[in-house]
Amino acid sequence: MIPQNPLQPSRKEMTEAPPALPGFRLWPGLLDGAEQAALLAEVRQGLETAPLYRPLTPGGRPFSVRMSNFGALGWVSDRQGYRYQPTHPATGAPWPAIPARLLSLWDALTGWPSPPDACLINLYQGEAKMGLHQDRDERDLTAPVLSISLGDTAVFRIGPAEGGATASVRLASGDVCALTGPARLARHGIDRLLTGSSRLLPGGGRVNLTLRVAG
Ligand code: MD3
Ligand code: FE
Repeated sequence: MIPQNPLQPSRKEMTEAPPALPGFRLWPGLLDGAEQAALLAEVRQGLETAPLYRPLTPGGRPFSVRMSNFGALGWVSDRQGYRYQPTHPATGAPWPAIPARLLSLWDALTGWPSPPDACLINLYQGEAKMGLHQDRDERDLTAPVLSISLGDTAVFRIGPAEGGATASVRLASGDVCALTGPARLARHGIDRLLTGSSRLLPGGGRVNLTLRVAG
């Protein structure tokens, strides 16, 4: 019998306590190890063209998360604010195309009639986290968001758009979640990583990919 590590809840705990939030859908372990590795390889390849960088908040503070994007549009933040733009803020080059396996996943899971035109790549290492926020920089806020987690498990927090109680959900490597309908404007963030919970990324850490219809 292997003792349960309190920092790493069982898959049972992860799936039996979904937040009471209509429109939030979680597919735990949807991507197997081989699919995770293949996707991570495509992310690494994209990062050769569009290197990770550390955005600034509109207030001028650096994010603890490093970012890049795939797609016709990429989400960026700087002193001018949050927005989508067609080019990398440091290199000025267009973002690499969204990998086909991500477009297939979008079709299979969301059924949304148009493809995503933006895929934000977030890299969390060490103490990186993301404060509670809403995603509302996209033109059509009725289109879903699809999120894929790779690497160390994250403690994800989500609550209703109007504020109030939040629920804590573990997002592990290979988990996929969709935010549709009333959950699309949910308040959400990443409290912390469970360091050492995955060996997918050699030095540890977590990559999150979020597919969106931005433009
Ligand atoms: C709920 N990313 O990039 S993914 C973000 O793990 C972001 O990097 C987190 O929040 C991350 O904006 C959370 C899960 C997620 C993504 C988008 C959402 C949850 C969401 C959009 C609306 C509501
Ligand atoms: Fe978000």
